[in-house]
Amino acid sequence: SITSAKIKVNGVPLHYKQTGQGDHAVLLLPGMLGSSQSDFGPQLKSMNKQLFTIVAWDPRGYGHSIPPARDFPPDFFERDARDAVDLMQALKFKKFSLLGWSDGGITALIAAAKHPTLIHKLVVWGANAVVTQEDLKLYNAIRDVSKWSEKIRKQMEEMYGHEYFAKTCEAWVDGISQFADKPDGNICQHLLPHIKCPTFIIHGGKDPLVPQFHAEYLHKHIKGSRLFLMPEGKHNLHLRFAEEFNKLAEDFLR
Ligand code: TYC
Repeated sequence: SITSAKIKVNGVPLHYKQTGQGDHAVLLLPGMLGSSQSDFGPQLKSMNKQLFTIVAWDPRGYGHSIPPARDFPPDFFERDARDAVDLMQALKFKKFSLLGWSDGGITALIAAAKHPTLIHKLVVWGANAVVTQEDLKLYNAIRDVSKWSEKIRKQMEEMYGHEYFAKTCEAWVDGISQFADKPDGNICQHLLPHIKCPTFIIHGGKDPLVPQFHAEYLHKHIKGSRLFLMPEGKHNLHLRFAEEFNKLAEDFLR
């Protein structure tokens, strides 16, 4: 069974889902505007529950962790990283692995770099450590939510209502675009050398949102990391190719 609960962390009631009885604790981190419900259905359902205890969280301002409304101060990824680690500690997990998708991958990279003694292993996909001029163009192309695919837009509007969804998407584009003004478009490149845990980078060869350059960049700067390309994978490869993804992640974690 999958349970749903809230626990107060850093003053915010954070919502999370939990399943499994395994000794190996794993936190699943969703992407922008994502949540445990929208982003990790196949992982909560099908990952090995004997081996793993799986927690999927809704970052503050996303999913069912509202209020507070989401905002994007310059340190929003660091804030998410602190919330994520403090959530797992509040749930009494001594050591745990991180599986982070896209923005959740960025959060996971920061958390692993800042808490080497707490993080067992790290899996990231669709993540990036820097923002390039090409990324800026891609971000601005999704600013207007009427340009999103019908299917995803409907799902988002059911969760958030049109107003909150549209506003938060624009705020996200502004928020992540802030990094383009930093030297080298730095989000967390300076932290990558501090990542000491075994790290697995997965990337979709057909990801239209996050260019492959980013996966190669992470691989180059995270010592001993492994890179795997899913040739047919797009941005949501863990949903579209859930069985293959789950097996890849489980084999790496065990
Ligand atoms: N980072 C987003 C996420 O967390 C996905 C995204 C990437 C959106 C690039 C737009 O241009 C973009 N799912």
